[in-house]
Amino acid sequence: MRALYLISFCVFASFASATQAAISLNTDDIWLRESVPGAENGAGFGALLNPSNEDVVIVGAYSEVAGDVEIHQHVSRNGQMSMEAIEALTVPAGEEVKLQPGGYHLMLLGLKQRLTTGDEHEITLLLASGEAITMMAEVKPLIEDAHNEHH
Ligand SMILES: [Cu+2]
Repeated sequence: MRALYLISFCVFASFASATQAAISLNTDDIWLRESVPGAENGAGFGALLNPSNEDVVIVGAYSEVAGDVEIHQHVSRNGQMSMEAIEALTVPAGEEVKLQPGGYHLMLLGLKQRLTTGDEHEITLLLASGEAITMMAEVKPLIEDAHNEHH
């Protein structure tokens, strides 16, 4: 299943308030990696697109399926890859930032249930502007990412 989630909360708000610029962030095919039984943590990937002419800064995230959600990046230290939480992730105006294995990703800490292929969970991104953007993320096995779907 493929889905394109277009979220633009501020489209109509601009009629009500001329002072606040409309900032929107589109999320494309956000998905969660299937977790193995007993896994404490999970990960989320996908693309974040900023169609506006202002940078969008993501300062946090949460989901009902996890105790906490952090934004992580992978860093290389002495040739070893490890990941660490970052305070904020900026999606530059008119650009796209990819969340992918080995790069930026959403880290779901303290899973309340196993992430099972086919399930969908709500993920909310919190922006520095105060906006909250909620999307549905489907659980997929990691291997499917490379091959998409058979046809
Ligand atoms: Cu991580």
